Amino acid sequence: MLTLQLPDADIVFYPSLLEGQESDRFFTELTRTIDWRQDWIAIYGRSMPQPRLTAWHGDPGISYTYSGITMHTSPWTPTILDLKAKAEAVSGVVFNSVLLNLYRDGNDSMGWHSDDEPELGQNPVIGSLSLGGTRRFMLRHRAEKGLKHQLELTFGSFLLMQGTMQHYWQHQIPKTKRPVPPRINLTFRAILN
Ligand SMILES: O=C(O)CCC(=O)C(=O)O
Ligand SMILES: [Mn+2]
Repeated sequence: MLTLQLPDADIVFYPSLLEGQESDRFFTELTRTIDWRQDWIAIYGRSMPQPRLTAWHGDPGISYTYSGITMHTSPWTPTILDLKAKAEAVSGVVFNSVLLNLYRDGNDSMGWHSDDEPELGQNPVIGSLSLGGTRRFMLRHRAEKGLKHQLELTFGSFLLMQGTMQHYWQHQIPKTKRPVPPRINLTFRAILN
């Protein structure tokens, strides 16, 4: 376990929550069993397809609104529940929903943002589990423009962000020209609605 020494950030990295073979098995199961979709989102007033595929699972009746779309939960699946149990065991947090992201190749990405939607509460807790190829996770401080950090999120790793972090920092997964295998990310969340 590695606690990142960044100001205004409560962020901990667990390099191997899963073993190699286990990660491969979970990756294959999720690519096959999840109903991946590509939503259209509003960015700066323009409508465009999200540059990745997503799915939203969790307890019944939970919804999540971001970038102009509202997602309603699909039921938990056995594979996701397995992963949720591992995320909860290591973090001591109870999650009630998860946003899954599938980055098909280096062209897929997620732009700069904070996970600060009102339904995540005052101090959001986000548990992010990685499968497939490595993702470069970039962080920048909202006020101190020179403050930056980046982390390679390798398969089987788990990243926990909590406290006031989402007030002070933004994160992104940039596009890359390097050839990268498909990558899956599960961001477990505790939604208050
Ligand atoms: O793929 C990642 O690690 C980033 C995912 C993310 O930031 C999100 O789902 O809010
Ligand atoms: Mn995020």
